[in-house]
Amino acid sequence: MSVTSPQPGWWNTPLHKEEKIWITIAFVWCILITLAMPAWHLFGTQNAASEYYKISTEDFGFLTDAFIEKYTVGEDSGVPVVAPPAGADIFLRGQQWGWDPVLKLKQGSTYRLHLSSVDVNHSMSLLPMNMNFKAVPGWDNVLTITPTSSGSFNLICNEFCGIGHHSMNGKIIVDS
Ligand SMILES: [Cu+2]
Repeated sequence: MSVTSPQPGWWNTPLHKEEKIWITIAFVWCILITLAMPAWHLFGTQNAASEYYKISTEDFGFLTDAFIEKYTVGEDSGVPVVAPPAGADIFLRGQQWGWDPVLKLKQGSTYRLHLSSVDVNHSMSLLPMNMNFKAVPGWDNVLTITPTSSGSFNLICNEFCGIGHHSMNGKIIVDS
């Protein structure tokens, strides 16, 4: 019986010092960005409140209509424009294929935004910040929002919701 030593290959060649350094750097970086996710959730300032309630689509539609009736100040391309007072509960309805009403808010004021859909799943994308929030029928997604800059901000839908998905727009106007 004879013993032969294994032929050297990439799998049994000892790591070079530089390889060890780079593997260590990559490993530490992985740990750091993994920890950053929960840390961002705890200490970030742009997180959703994780506050939501069950509500029927009929009730959400009813509350949105009442909200529009109470605070309408105008119209923008056929969509009512509402100007609620600071601190108010405000409603934004996703529906094939648009967001209503147009919200006219005050910079620096805080609102409780109730976001939902009255038909299929939608998702509100606030541009140009690219902040995204689900609008799901049967669920009232409550977001505590404080606009920090003024201007006109467009809303689109980022959840494919049918043939008119690409035309699903909305608007939030923030006055200084
Ligand atoms: Cu949609």
